[in-house]
Amino acid sequence: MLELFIANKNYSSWSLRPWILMRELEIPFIERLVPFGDKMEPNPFRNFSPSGKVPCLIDGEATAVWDSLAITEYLAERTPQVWPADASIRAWARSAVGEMHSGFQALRDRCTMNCGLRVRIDSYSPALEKDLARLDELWNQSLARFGEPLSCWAVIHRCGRIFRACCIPCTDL
Ligand SMILES: N[C@@H](CCC(=O)N[C@@H](CS)C(=O)NCC(=O)O)C(=O)O
Repeated sequence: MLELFIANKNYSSWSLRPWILMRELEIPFIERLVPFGDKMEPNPFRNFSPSGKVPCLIDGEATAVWDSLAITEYLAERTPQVWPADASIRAWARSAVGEMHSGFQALRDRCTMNCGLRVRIDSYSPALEKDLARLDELWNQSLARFGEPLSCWAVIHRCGRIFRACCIPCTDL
């Protein structure tokens, strides 16, 4: 049985990515939730994750997958519904996911994940505005092209001036 190590769901958007994906696609797994602690040394995440970060997927004795995108690809090898069936839509989805995985630095720095808080931002730096404009573009493009936001990640959804984390499963178009 696959084991998915994650941290607190309120704080760890990286953890939620494979967690949501696996739940949505009904891929069986054992959830191992290891809460964030104080900056403990040695880092307790190192007990299961080579990078000392979550999420980390463990498949038996031999396989550890310690990055959310690598986990997605590992699951896609055995679960075709992870990515859209159509090659062109799949390319779009992979690009959007890659962009989300490696970009949006200003948004990440300014709007860290905490589902227990409603955050009102009083000053928007040009870098943050740029990230938000690109996020809107990505979201609207997906709505226009596919009729729904298409992403297998939790994405930060801009809702007026309030930010919410919301998640949209990837659909098999
Ligand atoms: N690129 C990694 C990022 C993982 C990551 O930064 N995880 C954070 C939690 S959300 C973490 O484990 N932080 C603990 C630390 O840095 O010590 C992924 O996609 O899995």
